[in-house]
Amino acid sequence: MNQTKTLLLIALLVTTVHAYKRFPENFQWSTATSAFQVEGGQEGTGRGMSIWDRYLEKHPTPDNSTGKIACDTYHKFREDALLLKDVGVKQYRFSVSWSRIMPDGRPDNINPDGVRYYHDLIDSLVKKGIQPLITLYHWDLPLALQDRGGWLNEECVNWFGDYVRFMFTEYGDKVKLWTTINEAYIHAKYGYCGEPLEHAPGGFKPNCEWSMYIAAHNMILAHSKAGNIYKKEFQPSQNGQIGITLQAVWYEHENKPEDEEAAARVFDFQFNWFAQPIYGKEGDYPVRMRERMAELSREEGRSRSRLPTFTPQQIEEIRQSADFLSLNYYTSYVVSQDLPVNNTVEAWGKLTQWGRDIGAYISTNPHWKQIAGTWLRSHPQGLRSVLNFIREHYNNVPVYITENGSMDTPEEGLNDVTRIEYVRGHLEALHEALQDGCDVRSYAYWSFLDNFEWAFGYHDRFGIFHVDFKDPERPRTPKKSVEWYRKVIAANALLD
Ligand code: PNW
Repeated sequence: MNQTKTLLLIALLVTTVHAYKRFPENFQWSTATSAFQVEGGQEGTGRGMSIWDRYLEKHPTPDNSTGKIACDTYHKFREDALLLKDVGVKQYRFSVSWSRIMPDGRPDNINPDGVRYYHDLIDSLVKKGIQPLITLYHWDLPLALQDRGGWLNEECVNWFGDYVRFMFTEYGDKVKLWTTINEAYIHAKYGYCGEPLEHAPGGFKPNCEWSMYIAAHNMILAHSKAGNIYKKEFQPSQNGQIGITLQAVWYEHENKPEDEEAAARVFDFQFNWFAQPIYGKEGDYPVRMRERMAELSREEGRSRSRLPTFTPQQIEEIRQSADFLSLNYYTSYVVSQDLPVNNTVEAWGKLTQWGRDIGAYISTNPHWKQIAGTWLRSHPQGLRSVLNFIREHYNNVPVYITENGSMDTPEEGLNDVTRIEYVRGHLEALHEALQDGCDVRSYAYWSFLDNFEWAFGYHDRFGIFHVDFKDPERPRTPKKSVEWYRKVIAANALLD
């Protein structure tokens, strides 16, 4: 045996001894960002405005953030590819800015600099052995399309179809993993209702009772259009896979039948709202959701349900529109039918239109570690429950975890031990889910870089790399979690 082989054997033995949870051989480690949150490069680049540019002009974040420079990945993607390579990820999830490709959202006006930018970005990743996973739409609709109704206009389905067909044609020989829309649930609820938090396009609070359901409906149809275009026109020659990115929250409940039913109802109005039409055996919206919305609408004196309906043909097409499920998971809540007694935390379910439509109280478990006093509480077993739900109810469709992560706690700075603990907990739960038989193919930490965190501006930092937003160069500094994640990836296992 030569020296290299001996060394390799020793290295293998050492990792075997210390690795206590090993991941499958082809498991893909990844990290993620989205276009508006990191790119910058807005001026002099031919990019058209998106709904977030206008929204921020009218509704500044507490720290007066804009997306003008952000992390400047528009200029710094080559250095970033080096950092990604150094961490060891084999996949990188990012999104494309529709209005950078098509400044007014339409295929008759293409921005060549934008097209070149994504080619350069993809090439620099592929050259380093990193597979791109592209999200086609991560909440940044071209402003020109919002002026024509945005996701409330069913035409948006066709606009999206034209955009994605261009993308598959242009990049499909290099990109083998596509997701259509990021978290339609958050985009419909925050963007087209504004409770409990508002996102762009905003201004729909008075119309919540219908606007979020219509927006969500058109996003499902748009996903379906994109999925069907890909599968019919491109997949046979390009051999890639397509899915949609769904956010799941898990809902725990007390051991009472009415609470169990309430928790199932909330999950139907959140995850299954999108998952059931696309991945469910029968397709269409969940039965509980349809029945509840029909009943409420009748009581309100309406002649038809506030929940729109699909035609039988649409139901069929939607059911054939995805190869895999791209999952984002951050946190869990507690659900009860009645106002929780001895409630130590705010039960907010019924304060929103969505909560009233469900008819249940949503609160939290004070024992789950709260991160930096925010909405985020760590409950890793929620991830395992979601994955098992998918295995049982959606025929064990392959899952790509495209987001999971936590923000900095201010005291820790670069020594981000809370983040390491959060990720370790979730990877342990993920490992258990794999033992349970769940078909999970990858894990992407959100996020690669500190970035524009929507309503919270640059204040909430999710990156494993710190970004100095006061410095025009936007320097990146690894946090302690980079070193930790690098070791996990190298060993393909959790270590002691
Ligand atoms: C995601 N929740 O949104 C988005 O996809 C990212 O763009 C964002 O930066 C990231 O999570 C961190 O917030 C979420 O309430 C919004 O559980 C809300 C929740 C989860 C994810």
